[in-house]
Amino acid sequence: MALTTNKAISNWIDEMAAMTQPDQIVWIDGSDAQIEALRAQACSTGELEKLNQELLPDCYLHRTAVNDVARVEDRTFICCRKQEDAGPTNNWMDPQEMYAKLKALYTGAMKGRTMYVIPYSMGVVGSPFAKYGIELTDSIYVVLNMCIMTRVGAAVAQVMGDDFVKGLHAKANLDPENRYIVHFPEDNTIMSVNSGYGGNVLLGKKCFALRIASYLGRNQGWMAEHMLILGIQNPAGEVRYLAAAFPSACGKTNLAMLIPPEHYRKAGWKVWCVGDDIAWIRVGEDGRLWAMNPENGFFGVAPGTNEKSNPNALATTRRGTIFTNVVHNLDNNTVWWEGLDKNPPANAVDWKGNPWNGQTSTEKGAHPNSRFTAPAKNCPCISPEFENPKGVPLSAIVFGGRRAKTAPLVYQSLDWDHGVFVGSIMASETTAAAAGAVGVVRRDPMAMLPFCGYNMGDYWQHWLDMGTKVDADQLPKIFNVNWFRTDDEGHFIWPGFGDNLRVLEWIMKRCFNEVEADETPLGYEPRPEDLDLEGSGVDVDTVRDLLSVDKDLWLQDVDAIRAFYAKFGDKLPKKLAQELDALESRLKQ
Ligand code: OXD
Ligand code: MN
Repeated sequence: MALTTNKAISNWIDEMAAMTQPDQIVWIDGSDAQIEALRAQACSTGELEKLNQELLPDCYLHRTAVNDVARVEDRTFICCRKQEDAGPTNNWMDPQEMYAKLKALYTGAMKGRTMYVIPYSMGVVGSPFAKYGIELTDSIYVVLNMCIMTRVGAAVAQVMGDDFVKGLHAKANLDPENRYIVHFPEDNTIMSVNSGYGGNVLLGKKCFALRIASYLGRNQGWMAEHMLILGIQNPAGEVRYLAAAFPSACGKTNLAMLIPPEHYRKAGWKVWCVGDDIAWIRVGEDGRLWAMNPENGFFGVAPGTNEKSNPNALATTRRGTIFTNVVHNLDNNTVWWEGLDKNPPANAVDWKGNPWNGQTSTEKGAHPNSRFTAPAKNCPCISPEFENPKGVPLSAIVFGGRRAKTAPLVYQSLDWDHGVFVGSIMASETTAAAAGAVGVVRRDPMAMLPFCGYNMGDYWQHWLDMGTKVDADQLPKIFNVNWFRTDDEGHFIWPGFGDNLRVLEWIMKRCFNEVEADETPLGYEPRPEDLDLEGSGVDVDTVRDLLSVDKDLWLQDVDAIRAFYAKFGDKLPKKLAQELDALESRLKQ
């Protein structure tokens, strides 16, 4: 039964159903009974496999098609009327042309299938900061994932009114040549076809909460960012919050769920996770910037997650979780992935669905981008503020990337505008884990390169404008970190993981004027002796090394940044060009 009689909603659903021609339409109310019935149905067709309910209650396994395992940036489009509004870093097509192309692919695509109607909320339902969407999909896997990642149900359908983001997903025949992930920001519309992989089909996440929301945020005076949010509780019991943006494969989920080093724990330090991937940031009633996590779960990368790297994430996946493209351990009907432990199962099925012996096989059992979809409420360190509709006040914004030589362990920007510059020059070196050359620098401003729903030049200007909405002394301070400096043999110098708290502690002290700093051409850096190194295995000289600035390397980077900036032509804010010149002259001094 329809969960709302709103005409704008029912007219749109009728139109999409006339095009896709499903056998039936089912509204998702998110109730336990409905979810249980859908799980059973998916198990009966093999779409899901029910895992060991004693060890992993309410957990299921899914495998995608082997050619459908990741986000497809080359098939992701921003379709606005003017190409320059999408900018040089997005694929663009004229909206009318794209609608016509998609219509051909969607026509009859749901014949013989059910169309599920998922009313969902990004953010706490009813909060003034929540935004609503409806996803139409022919995939039970999508329904069940959306029920974890977002807030779904009848209450959402009641509050959304006419203001909702329209999302249409059809698996069609999973043809990679006709796979499209398309955003029409001017129409509040997302259309995804021929994929069944999370990032392409869970339309609330990257498509809505980043690409469409970044566009809405620019028009409405707020920001949608690819950022984790965490709270650091000090021994006095005070909690200070930061948001941090890192490109993929830089450990966002691990940082968001960090466990403090032992002597910090004993002293009473705690880290609270508010979010691991997306932050919506607004000016709060008190004039400060506040961040909230619009999601309700974690869609994390499984390989490498273990008792050491991220025990909180592992604990989060022990109930109510959907695993995608991991190893199925047939001995006890559980799951396994590379890096979970040193004991791969011998009697198992790999991510492709083939028999797999982890003791002898030279092939990986889990796909490197295999995932868990887990409810946020399972996380042992989930912040008590997670459900606060206003979010949390930000003291710091942190950018970071993977740089073997250039970027120091940490530096603070000189002010907000310089901080925007620091975010705009973010870059990360590719690793051996990904296809292509190793060590190639990819620019990824604010970690938003694949997720910005409009011209990145306008996006930078929006960042600069946000800085004028808040009093200078109330603005979060902006920092850059790099956990990935290597020595001459290519080994990481900084221990990373929980030890990153040592750097975050310094960052928070800077935000509250509790520590001095050294001035360098890049900005403010810690005096090495100001970092708490007790029990880290790192000495002050090593930290001095980690903080060093190689001016020649940086001057080469300045040239690379200038070439990158040139792509944006007139859209590049003058302020950023000036910041680049200023950096160059400080480096040459
Ligand atoms: C993600 C990503 O899945 O950034 O979060 O690709
Ligand atoms: Mn992400």
